[in-house]
Amino acid sequence: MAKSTRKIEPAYTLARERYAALGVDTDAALRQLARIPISIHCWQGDDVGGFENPGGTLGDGLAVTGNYPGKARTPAELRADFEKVLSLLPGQHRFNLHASYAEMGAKKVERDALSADQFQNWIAWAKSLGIGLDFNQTYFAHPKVERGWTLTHPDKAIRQFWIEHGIRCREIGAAFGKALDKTCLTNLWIPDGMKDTPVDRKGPRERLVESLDAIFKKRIDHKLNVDSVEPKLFGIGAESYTPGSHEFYLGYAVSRGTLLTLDAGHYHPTEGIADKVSSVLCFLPEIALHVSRGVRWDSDHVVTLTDELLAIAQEIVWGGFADRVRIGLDYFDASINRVAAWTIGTRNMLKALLLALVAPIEKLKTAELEGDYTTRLALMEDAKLLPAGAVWDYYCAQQEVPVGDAWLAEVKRYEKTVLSARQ
Ligand code: RNT
Ligand code: ZN
Repeated sequence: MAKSTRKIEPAYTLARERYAALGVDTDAALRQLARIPISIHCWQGDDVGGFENPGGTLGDGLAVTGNYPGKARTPAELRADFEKVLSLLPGQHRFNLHASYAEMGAKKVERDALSADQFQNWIAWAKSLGIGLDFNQTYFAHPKVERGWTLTHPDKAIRQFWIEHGIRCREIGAAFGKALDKTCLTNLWIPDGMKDTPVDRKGPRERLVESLDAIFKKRIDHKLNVDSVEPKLFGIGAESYTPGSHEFYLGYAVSRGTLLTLDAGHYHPTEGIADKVSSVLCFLPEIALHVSRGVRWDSDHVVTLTDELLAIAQEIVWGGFADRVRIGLDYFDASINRVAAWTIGTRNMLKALLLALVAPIEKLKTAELEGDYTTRLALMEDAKLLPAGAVWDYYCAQQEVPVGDAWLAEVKRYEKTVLSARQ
C-alpha cells in the first residue's frame, strides 16, 4: 500500500469492526469485489464514432450530445485514454469493442467481410494489458441500414449482408477469446423499428428469427465466444414499434440458448432491470447487462450511484449471480471529459457492488424469512449510513489506484498535457 494512503487504515479498521458486529467480513467482501470484472465500453471514448469512416455520422437510433474537446480521434488515442482510465480503477476489467472500431490499414473491408485481421492491434494491446475483449456487431451508421432496417429488412439481399456481418463478428469474438484466453461476449443489437404505427408487426419478427438463426447456426466453442441478444422498447425514429422487443428476445434466448442483454435504458422510464435478473436467470444460465442511465428516455447518461444501480448490484450479489451476469456499461456523454465519464461510471458500478457486498445480508434474509419485516426495513435503512466509504478508500489504496477524488486531479493533468492538444 502506498505511503501517502496509510492514513486511511485507521478508518478502515474502525469500519471493519463496525461491519463485523453485523456479521459482515469486509476483507472477504473486497476479495470478492476484486474478482468481478466490468466490461467497459469503448464507445464512451469517441462518442460512438468508430474508425471505419472518419467524420461519419451516427444516427440509426443512437444520438450523442455534447462537444467537449479532446475526444479520441484514432485507435491509438482511444487506447491511450483507456489505459489512463484503467490506471484509475481498482480491479481487473475488460474492454468492449464494436465492429466499427476495425482498423482497415491499406485495404478497406466491408462489414460483411470483416475478420480478426482488422483487430490485430486491439488483440495485441489487450494481450499486453492482460485484459479480455468483448465485441458487438455494428448495425448502425452504415448506408445499408436502409430505412432503419437491417436483419428485418424486407429485401433479402440487405438481410443477407447483415447476416454475414453477424457471422463475421462471432468469428472475430472467437478469435479474441482464443488469443486472450478469456471468453468473449459478442452482443447483438439492431436499430430496426418503425416511427409510426405499423400494420404488420409479425413479418419483421419472423424475418428477425430467420436472420438470427442464420447468424447463430455455426457452433462456436463457448470457451471462446458466447452470444447475446439485446432487446429494446423503442428508439429515436423507432418510437412506435421495435421487432426486437423484450418478449421477442427473451423467447429467442431461452429457446436458442443465447444470453440476453438487459440494458437499463431499454424499458419504460420507470421500469428497472434489477427485478428482471433473478427472473431471467431461472431460465438462462447466463445473462449480460448494459448498465446505463436513462434520463426521461434512453439517453445513456453517465452511470451514477442511484437506487436503480444499487438494486442491480444487490440482485447480482445477494442472488449469488456474480459468475452468471456479465456486467457491461453502455453510456456516452460528450459534454464532459470522456476519460472522467468512463472513470465515474465504472467506479460507481464498483461502489454499488461493494455496497451490496458489505450489506448485512444474512441478518436481512433471516428477518425476511421469519416474517420480521420491521427488522428488515430498519436494518436496510440503517445500512445506508454504515462506513462503506472507508472500505472503498481502503480498497482503492490496496489496489494502488487513487483514493477518494484524487483520480480527478490525474484526469485534469491528462487533459492538460494530452487531450487539450487534440484539435
Ligand atoms: C442501443 C443499445 C446498444 C448501443 C451500443 C453502442 O440502444 O443500447 O447497446 O448503445 O451498441
Ligand atoms: Zn445497450
